[in-house]
Amino acid sequence: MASILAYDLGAGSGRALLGRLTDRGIVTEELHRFPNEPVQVGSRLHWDILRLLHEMKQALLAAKHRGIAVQSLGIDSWAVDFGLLDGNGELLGNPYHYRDAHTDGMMEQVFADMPRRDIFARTGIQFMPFNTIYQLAAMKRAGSPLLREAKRLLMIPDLLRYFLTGERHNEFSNATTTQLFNPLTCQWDPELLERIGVSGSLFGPVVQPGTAVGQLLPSVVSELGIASVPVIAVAEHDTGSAVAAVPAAEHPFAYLSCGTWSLMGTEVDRPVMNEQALGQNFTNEGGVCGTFRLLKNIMGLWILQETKRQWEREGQSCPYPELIALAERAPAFAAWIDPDDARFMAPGPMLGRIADYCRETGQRPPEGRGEAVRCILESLALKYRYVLESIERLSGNRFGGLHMVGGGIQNALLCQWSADAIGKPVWAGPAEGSAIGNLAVQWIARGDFRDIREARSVIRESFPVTVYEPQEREAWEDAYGRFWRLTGLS
Ligand code: ADP
Ligand code: LRH
Repeated sequence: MASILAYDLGAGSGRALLGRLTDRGIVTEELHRFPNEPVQVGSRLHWDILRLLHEMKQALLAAKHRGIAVQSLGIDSWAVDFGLLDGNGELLGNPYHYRDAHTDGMMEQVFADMPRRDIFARTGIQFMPFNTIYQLAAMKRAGSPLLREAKRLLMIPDLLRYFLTGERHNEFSNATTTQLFNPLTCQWDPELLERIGVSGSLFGPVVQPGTAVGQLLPSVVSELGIASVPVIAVAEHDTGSAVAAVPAAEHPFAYLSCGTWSLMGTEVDRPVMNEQALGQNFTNEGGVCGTFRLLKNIMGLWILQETKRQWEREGQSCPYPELIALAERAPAFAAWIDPDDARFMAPGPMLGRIADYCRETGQRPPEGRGEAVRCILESLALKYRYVLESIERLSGNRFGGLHMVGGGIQNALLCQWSADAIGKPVWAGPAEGSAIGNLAVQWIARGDFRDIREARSVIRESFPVTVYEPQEREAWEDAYGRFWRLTGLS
């Protein structure tokens, strides 16, 4: 039975999942899991890219030690970040983390050269301060010698794939997240590149998810003592892979990819680049098989991750199940934040920021761990309702429920509160959405699945889905009205 390998690198952790197609459907096995810890150097925040490569090699070694011959592999990761190669093909510096402060104020500077409206008309991409376009503009403004020397830009999965295969390709789903790629012409946008003063020669031809893009390099093969493995470009943006794995039988459907970020949206056949989408800052990210994700980023469980880290730094142990149990016992609807307030974006102690937000909005700040976690989770659930309603208006669809995938679905309380807040069922699963979507695209490329419909139907039969029915409707309806006024949402 052929085993294939998916590398899924999230902003918090990475994993390598082995997948097999059997008569019982898809069977997966986690070969290796590792933390993805950014490193602060002076005032700069970097990814430890070579450590990630090292961990990826450990997965290939684990397969070898188990006597498993891997038939193909694919890589997906978080979006927008990149590495620069010099003329000899060597990596120039460590890639910056998208939460590095160098992009502060850069959106406004770029808008002076090209208005928001024009950028959106060329890309269909939402305005996030960390998009690749603003990172490059920040490097340009700083006179970065790296940018001056650079001959090629590769997004994180493109770069890791290059380290393994020596081949340089930019993959479509991730290319769209740069806000430099025009989905209508299917080309890098020369005008945008010119306006930010970056050479178009940094960018290569774009390959679609499902393209065979080489083999492991002889040097990798001999270092690890394994046979060569074909490499497939999957939907290399992790959200693209996650949405590929949504086990929806219906179409259209609404999804929430729930991890470090909460990415909520619906799948569309062509980008929605109208006034409403621009006004509400929606995005159209490239997906599998010619689809796009009409979607909005919500700050997500990042706020909880950072809060947990803060307590751990102070010497308190706080596993997720314990935090969730404390939140469940804390008083309901006591204090809320708008998770998307810009103050929650940068790494750092969140509790002070939550307290500031509460004071500024006339609320008593949460006290103790249970109240703080309750505040974060309720606020996320209420924000999901707001975004889901916006997506319904924008797409003209009414959704019967919400599909949730990603590590966040291990938080049953969040799933239940999400159902309560939206007043519709939540269908939760699979938790390893991105890795499974990554495998699915490899199976399509290998001819094992006809298309994404067949892939989703096999995923549906292979992984359990937990259903959360909405409860306490009146209380949540009332809470939503108050949340809406408090956060000033329009
Ligand atoms: P990403 O790939 O974006 O880094 P994941 O999909 O791995 O994120 O999801 C990570 C999130 O899952 C964490 O922020 C945490 O809130 C949640 N999570 C992880 N483990 C558990 C658990 N045991 N119980 C509840 N929630 C969990
Ligand atoms: C989720 C994600 C998201 C991007 C962000 C940078 O991991 O890829 O889709 O907006 O990271």
